[in-house]
Parts: sequence; structure tokens; C-alpha cells
Amino acid sequence: MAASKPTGKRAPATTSADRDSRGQGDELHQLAGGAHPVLTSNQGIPVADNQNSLRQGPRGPTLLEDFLLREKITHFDHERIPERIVHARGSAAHGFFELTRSLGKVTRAKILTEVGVKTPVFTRFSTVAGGAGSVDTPRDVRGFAVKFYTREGNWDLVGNNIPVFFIQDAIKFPDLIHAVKMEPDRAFPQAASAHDTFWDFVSLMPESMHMIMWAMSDRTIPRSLRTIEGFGIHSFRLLDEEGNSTFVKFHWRPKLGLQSTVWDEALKLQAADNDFHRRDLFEAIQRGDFPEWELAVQLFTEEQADGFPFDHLDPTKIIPESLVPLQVIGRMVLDRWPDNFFAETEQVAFCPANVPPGIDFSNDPLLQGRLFSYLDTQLIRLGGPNFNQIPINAPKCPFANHQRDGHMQMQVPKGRVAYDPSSLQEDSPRETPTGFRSHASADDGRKGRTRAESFADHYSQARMFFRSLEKPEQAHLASALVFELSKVETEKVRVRTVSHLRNIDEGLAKRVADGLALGTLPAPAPTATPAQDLPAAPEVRVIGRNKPLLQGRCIGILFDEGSDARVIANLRKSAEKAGASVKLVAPKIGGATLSDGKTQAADGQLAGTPSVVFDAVAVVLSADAGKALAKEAAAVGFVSDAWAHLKAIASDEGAQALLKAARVGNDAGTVEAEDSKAFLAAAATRQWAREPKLRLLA
Ligand code: HDD
Repeated sequence: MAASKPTGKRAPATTSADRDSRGQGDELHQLAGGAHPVLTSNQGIPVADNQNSLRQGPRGPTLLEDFLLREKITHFDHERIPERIVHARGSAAHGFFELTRSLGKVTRAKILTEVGVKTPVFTRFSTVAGGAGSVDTPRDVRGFAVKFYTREGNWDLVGNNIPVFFIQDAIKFPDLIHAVKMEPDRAFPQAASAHDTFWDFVSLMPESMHMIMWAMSDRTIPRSLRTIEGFGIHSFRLLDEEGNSTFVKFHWRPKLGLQSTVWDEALKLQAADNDFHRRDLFEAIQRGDFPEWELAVQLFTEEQADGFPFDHLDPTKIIPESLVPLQVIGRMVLDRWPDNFFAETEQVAFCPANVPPGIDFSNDPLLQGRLFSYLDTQLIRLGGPNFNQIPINAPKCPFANHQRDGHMQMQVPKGRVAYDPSSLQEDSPRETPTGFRSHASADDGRKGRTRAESFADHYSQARMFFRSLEKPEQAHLASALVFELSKVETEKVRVRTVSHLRNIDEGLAKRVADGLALGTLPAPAPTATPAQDLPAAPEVRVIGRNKPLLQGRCIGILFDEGSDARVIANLRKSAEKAGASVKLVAPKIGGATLSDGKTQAADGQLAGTPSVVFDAVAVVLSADAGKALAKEAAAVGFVSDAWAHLKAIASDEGAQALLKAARVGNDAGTVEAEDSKAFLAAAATRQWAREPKLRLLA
């Protein structure tokens, strides 16, 4: 047998002794008779038979002696670790951050001052409420957590796709999460806020009302993870060389603009593809269509903050861009899917307390509690204090200290000195004057479980949010409230929620009360401070901030026997040229013979590839196929859903029987399949003008 080269990746050698023994072993472990490495036990023992356990005779009992069987099964039994209590379902990717504009005037953090340097990042997106195996597309906030492996240690910006939060104090977080998660006695609903305990809690918590507006908006039903914004939410501090402080809020803005689904589409996506967002992110990265975001900051001083009509330490408030404009300082590109989901996406551990010198915390009471929670949860989730040595969590810069031992210690420190100060070993790690320093803030006050009066206004920004939305978005928000509250069994909870809406917008309260057939409106909830009418904040919109781009969108073409090959080829070519991806759907996965006599395979079979997975569709059919498919529910659903979800539909003559069966009307979004230019223009956006014809909006 000739020795063959191993193809698997090898762990880096640590010591010369290790190298020697591995060198000897390597020869043995390459004798697999092919290009692959030898299968071994975890102790490196080569395995001769991985199909049969050790038995006393061919039909006899299995022997305890079988250490290979026991090792394999034991390892399998321990494959699962506790899932995250929140944000359990996530998808992540590697990439880089590049600073384009220095913040050198206000911070000494190298990540924010070294223009042009590409810093590796690992970014994990998540839903909040569902378990690890839940669907990707519930109505839910999305986590947006970025680990920057900076030259000065790891910086974790652990944010969401919404710039405010439900509660003002971390002490309420366990209650909030218990209320939104599945109810403890019945274990449902999974990944949904539409149930009694959630609305009971938030309707008793007026501070959550601003976040409720965002949560019921189209922001929480995104089309793609590539089309969401991200926010650091809290005010952080930036510190310069002298220790002077400037406050900062961080914003991620997607290059593709914002895009959402409509609610009926989101519901159907849950059935069509549990992994819709994960697959979309994976496929985009695999085809080189790398998702990209701008990083922008809002910078402001303590004096400016004192003049704001709200408290910037209150995480239920945004700082409107009209007050403090955004400055774009860099970009993040995600260009590599992880090699292994568990090792990277599951084991990654983010913590808002991970900040390099030059970045520091504010006194936001939610942030202060978060600084404790993440490390604490990771100790149990990842099994001990050395999880920072797992490759995805380890800094990419050198790190050294005197922390020792513990479960799963991977390092083999040398020498006698494991303490500081010391004089026995010159090369032991020491402090540096340029290391991390906290801002020398002069906080003072009486001890007590109090909340600042400046945190008391719970409705003004909720009103500002609702009134800043475009009309279709306002209707979606009202419908979302009606949908959620209709799932609430306890009437007093529905009523109490509407009593808060009256403080936000009377019109909204009426629409929701009407949608619930509530009868008379309840009295407005008591307020600590009356709601103010604030200037509109257009930045909170989704529809107004869509970009009419084909890039990043996916077009589905439905075809069958005898479909016009030229029309399909033309649509495909022009869509791909404009940056869209194209998938062909047919009643059979093997495809069909087109008008040119050639067989065209399908990317998806009709019954398993409904139009909800596409941004726009084209239906190119022979007259016979059109008539036949008019009697096929999956085909009718394909077209009628595209119509109902406000998508562009291109069709040819043969498809008309099917379009008729699907009751598709005529508008700017319905075009001739021959006219690829008109189709691509319509496909770059949703047909919002169609919506009032289709839905009795609440
Ligand atoms: Fe949190 C995970 C974001 C408040 C406690 N949080 C977690 C993740 C994100 C956020 C994105 C998932 C990270 C990942 O992908 O692994 N959390 C937020 C935001 C908040 C927030 C934007 C408010 C502004 N969180 C918050 C509070 C507490 C926690 C107030 C507790 C007092 N969060 C946790 C946690 C998690 C977590 C229990 C679960 C898994 C983990 O940390 O590693 O510690």
C-alpha cells in the first residue's frame, strides 16, 4: 500500500515533542488506501471496522469491552449543549470590517482610527424567542451580533435590528423572556409573541410601547437577513488619549436597502422553508454575492445630551437623525460561510462587555445588567471558563495572563510564575500603560432602587414612530396588532393593550379596537407624563427606504412542456445581468422539453417551491400547459400568492388560463414576459398600490 497525502486540516503543532510524535503517527495514519485519512478513535487508534460492534459470536451479545462502540456512543450522547435561552436560532458568517473614516479625534481605539485596515469579523443573526430548531421567519426581533477580532482584543457589538428595547432595566429581562417564550404549562406557541403571556406582560409595562410599535411593524418580518439594519441600541462612550468622553450610538445599514415581507407571505414562508433566511444567506455567500453593511455612528457630547427632550440612557428611546445625523465610518462584508455550524455558529460567545481600549460603557441600566449576563450564561452553555480558547472565540491578537486551569484547558503554560507582580520570570505578562481604562465619570447619588424621572415618557416616541410610517406600513402595523391580539384569549389583556394605543394614536386605537370588535374604546391608560407630538423621523420607515435594486433578489420562472425557450433564456439573461438570481420551477424536477426541443431541468419542483420564496415571478407556458396547470392547485397558488404578496408577474399568452384561474388582475406589476425591461423594473420593488384592492386593512 502506498502512503497517501492526508487531505483533512491538521491542528497546528504546539511543541517540538508533539511534532515528533505526530510525525511518526502521520505515516501510520495516512495508510488508508486512498486519498483520505485513516479513521481513528479519539485516542488516535486506527479503526478496522466501523460497521459492526464487538459481539460474542455473530448472533451473540455485544461486549462491554468494545471501547470503540462505547467511545462513539458516549460522544454522540453528549453532542448537544444547552441552547441559548434567547437568540437560540441563528445563522452566521465570517467577513471583514474596513474603516473608511477615522474617529481619531474622539477615540484611541485602533479599530476606529486605522483607515483601510481590514479587521476580521464573525457576525451572527438570530431570532429571539424560538428554540434552535424553530423557523426563520416568525414575527420577531432579529439579533445582529458582530465580533470584531481587533488588534487590541475582541470587540463584540451585540445588537438587534431594532434601535430600542422593551424594558428600561435589566432586572426585568427574565420576566420579559418568560412572557414571550412558549407558555410553561403547554409549551406553545413556539417562536411567537401572539399569545396571552406576552401581551399581558407588555400591557402592564408601558415602557415597552415604543418597542411594540417597532415589533408590530414590517421590520420584524424581513425578507432577508441581508436587508435588515442593525443597532447597538445603547449609548456607548468613546475615549480619546486623554480620557475625554464622547457618546456614540452604532448603526449598521444594509447595502441592499431594507426589505420586508407581507404578513401572509411570512406565514406561508414558515411552511415553505423553515430555513429560508439561513439558506438565503448561505446561497448569497456561495455565489459571491457578499452581503454588505455600512457602519455609521451618531456622536454627541454630554452637554448635547442634556438638551435632548428624552434621556439617551433610556434604551426605549432613539436619537432622531434630525437631532444627531449619522456619519458613515466603515463597511462590513460577509464573504465566508463557516466550515462547521456547531464549532463556529453555535459555540460563538458574544458579550457586550468585550470592548477594546478607547470604547467604554454608558450608565444605561439595561446595558449595565447585560455586562454581567453574557459571561455568566456562557459559563454554563459552553461548560466552563476556558470557552475563550475555542477558536471562534479566541482573539486573533496575542493574549496572555495568569488565569490557569479549569475545564477544557487547551493551553500548556510554561514556567513557575502564574501570578502578578512577579520577579522570577522576565517574560511573564505585565500591565501596560496603554491598556484598557474606564472613563473617570463622577457618578454620585443616593443608593436606591429608583428610576430617573427622565425615563418616564413612554408614549411620545411611540407616537413619533407610528406617525412617521408610510400609509401601507401603518396599515400593516394595525393589522399586526389585530392578528396578535386576536390570538390572545383573555379579553382584559386585549382591552388593556388598546388603552395604551389611545395614548399613541387615536386612529390606530380605533382601527385595532374595530379589528377586534371591541365595542367601545377603553379609557386611555394613565400616563406619568403626557405624550408629545414630535417631528416625523423618516428614518424609521421600511418601505420608504427600500432600494429599487435587482441585486440580491431572486426571480422564479414557472415553465412546463413546450414553454418558449427564447423567452425564458432572455428573462434569465437580463435578470442575471441586473444582479438577480434566477430559479426555474416546473411540475417535475427533471424539467420539461422546451419549444426548441431541448430538455430543461428545474431547480425546484412546483409543489415544494411556492412563489413565496421569490421576489418576483415569470410564468412562461404553452397554451396546453397553461390550461392543464389552471387545474393544478399548486400552480394556481403559485400565481395567486405572487399577486397577493404584491410581486411583479410576467406572463406570456399560454399562461393566461392559469392567471385567470388565479384571479390575477392588471396593474403596473403585471407585464408581458417578452418585455424583460418592464419586468425587471417591476421586480425591483413591491406593488404597494395593489394592496388596497386585495386586503381589508384593519
Ligand atoms: Fe441579550 C444573547 C441582543 C438585552 C441576556 N442578546 C443575545 C444575542 C443578541 C442579544 C443579538 C445573541 C448573541 C449570539 O448570536 O450569540 N440582548 C440583545 C440586545 C439587548 C439585549 C440588543 C438590548 C438592548 N440580553 C439583554 C438583557 C439581558 C440579555 C437585558 C440580561 C439581563 N442575551 C442575554 C443572554 C444571551 C443573550 C442570556 C443568551 C445567549 C448568550 O447571551 O450568549 O446572556
